[in-house]
Parts: sequence; structure tokens; C-alpha cells
Amino acid sequence: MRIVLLGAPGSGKGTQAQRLIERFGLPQISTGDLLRAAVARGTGYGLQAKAAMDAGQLVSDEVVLGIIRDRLAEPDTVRGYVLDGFPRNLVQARALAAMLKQIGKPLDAVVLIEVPYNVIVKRIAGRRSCPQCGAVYNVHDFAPGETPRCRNGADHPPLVQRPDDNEATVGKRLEVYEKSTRPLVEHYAAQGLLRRIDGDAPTETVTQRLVGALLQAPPAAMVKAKAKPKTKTKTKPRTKPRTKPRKAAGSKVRSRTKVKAKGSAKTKAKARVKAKARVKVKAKARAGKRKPARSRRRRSR
Ligand code: G5P
Ligand code: MG
Repeated sequence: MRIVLLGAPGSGKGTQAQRLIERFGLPQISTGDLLRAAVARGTGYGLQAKAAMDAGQLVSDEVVLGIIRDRLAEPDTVRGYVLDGFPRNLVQARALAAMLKQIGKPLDAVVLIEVPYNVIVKRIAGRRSCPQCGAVYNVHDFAPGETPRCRNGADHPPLVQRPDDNEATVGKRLEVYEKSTRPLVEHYAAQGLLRRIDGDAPTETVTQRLVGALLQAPPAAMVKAKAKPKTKTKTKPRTKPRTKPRKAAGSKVRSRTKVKAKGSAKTKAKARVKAKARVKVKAKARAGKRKPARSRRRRSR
């Protein structure tokens, strides 16, 4: 399965991607994590990315696409992966599609995790992570009075806050999300790949919604087939000739009323006399004096 998790900063992409790893055994590919690792190692990519990350801006497409290209070439991606935080704009989405087309392995689903912004701001303010194992927590999930600590080992160091999780940068990140990343919702919806889930719930509930959305996602191949325009089937040739000749294009259609109106005064008078006679015959028939012409004809057959 090749999946993209889409959502605003703090919507839970990283947390839910971790849970999909446990469930489906797929690797999580987070461009945010890859960039943070590059910054920590001081690589060329890292040095280019740092300033943009600190300011809450997107890192250049060139750098991000370079990182992604390298990561997707690794052998653990053969069975699929969960992309978290990538693509982030239309340029990246198109570049990803081109890369996957080349290897004949398109995306299977894109899941948008929807969370209201006021919830997001609270979540980001409370987010802490373990510098040793990378596990992500939220101070609001610990009992009152309990010191937030990594639950993966008593020897793990104290939890830390991400440098870009400050109020000013969060505002900028949300702005960038609206401007650059939100258009991807339309983009993937148009391809029939988008699934939406409500992410404003306890983590386990959101995981269940996510798994449900993924299991209902049709394989990309099916979506492709659906999107294919139908080939026009040849219409069968007529075996019977038309009873009425087809009107020549552009010929005027004369309405019945118009035909009537065109008759001369003499013809109109004749028609009125005939109609009166018919009424009289019918009236007589009703009085039992005479059968109407039509029924007499039917009986004689
Ligand atoms: P990142 O690292 O990709 P963002 O801003 O996209 O950063 P972020 O902040 O990592 O996303 P998230 O992964 O969506 O958010 O959220 P999370 O960490 O899992 O959860 C947030 C908090 O909510 C946690 O405390 C968690 O415990 C809690 N939580 C999670 N899920 C739930 C839930 O279901 N229920 C509840 N109640 N709580 C939950 O990118 C960082 C920077 O790198 C650059 C940019 O500069 C970016 O700003 N970058 C890129 N630049 C260009 N292109 C790209 N593709 C880039 N990717 C990264
Ligand atoms: Mg994340």
C-alpha cells in the first residue's frame, strides 16, 4: 500500500503513521523527520533546510524532492509506505506522481486528517518527544501532577519540545498549510484518491477511522480504470426504415395550430359544419336512436 497522510501541522500525521507501521508493517517516510535528521547531521541538505524550518516556511522543492527520491529508492519501500508531510504543494505532488509512474507503482490512497485549528494550536503547544527514540507525546495526555516522560524505557532522557513548536512559528506554518498544501485536497479528490477522516478524537479512535478509510480505498488501478473515458460503441444500423422522414437540418417545424391558422375561411367553415354533424350523431346515439358509426363498423367486422 502506498499512502499519503495529509493534514495541517499537529493534525496527527506522525502519530498515526507510527500506528500504521505497527498495523501494516509499512515504513513511515516523514520529510519533517528526514529534514530534522539532516539538520542534526549538518549535511548539505540540512544546512539548506534549517533556516526555512525555523521560520515555519517550506523547504525548497529541490531539497525535499532530492531527499524523497533517495528514500523511495531504498529496499524497504518495495511493499509500500506511509508518506507523512509529503507532498506539501502541487509541484511536489506532480513530481511524486511522475516518480511513481516511472516505476509503475501509483498511490493507493490519500487520507486527509481534519482537525479544527484551535485544537491544533493546543496540541502543538503540548507536544513533546523523546530525543532517544523519537516517540511523540502530549503533556495534556498525562495525569495531573505526573511528570511527562518517555514510556519506552526508564533510562530514556527527559522529553523535549521541537524548536518550531512556538506560537509565532505555528501561526506561520498554518498560513503556509492553507496557501500551499490545502490545494492538494482538491487535487487528490479529483483523482478519486482522497479519503477524509475526523481527527478530533482520542488517538485510538482516529486510528480506527484511518484504518477504516484505508480499507475502503479502492486500489489505484481501479481508480485509473474508472477515470478512463469510455470508448464510444458503434450504433447498430437500422433494420427498419424510418416511418417519418428525418427533418432536414435547419428546416422549420410548423406547429399544428399554425397549420390550422393557415386554412382559408371556407375550409374553416366546412370543418365547423362537420364537427357539428358529429356532435349531433353522437347525441342521437346516446338517446338510443342510432349507434355511432364507429361502433356499428366494429360490430359488422
Ligand atoms: P513536519 O515535521 O512535517 P508538520 O508541521 O507538518 O511538521 P507536525 O507538526 O509534525 O506536522 P503531525 O505530525 O501532523 O504534526 O502531528 P503529530 O506530531 O503526530 O501530533 C501532534 C500532537 O498531537 C502530539 O502531541 C500528539 O501526541 C497529539 N496527537 C496526535 N494524534 C492525535 C489524535 O488522534 N488525538 C489526540 N487527541 N491527540 C493526537 O515539518 C516540519 C517542517 O519541515 C519542513 C517545513 O519547514 C515544516 O514546517 N518540511 C517541508 N518543507 C517542504 N516540503 C515538505 N514536504 C516538507 N516536510 C517538512
Ligand atoms: Mg509530524
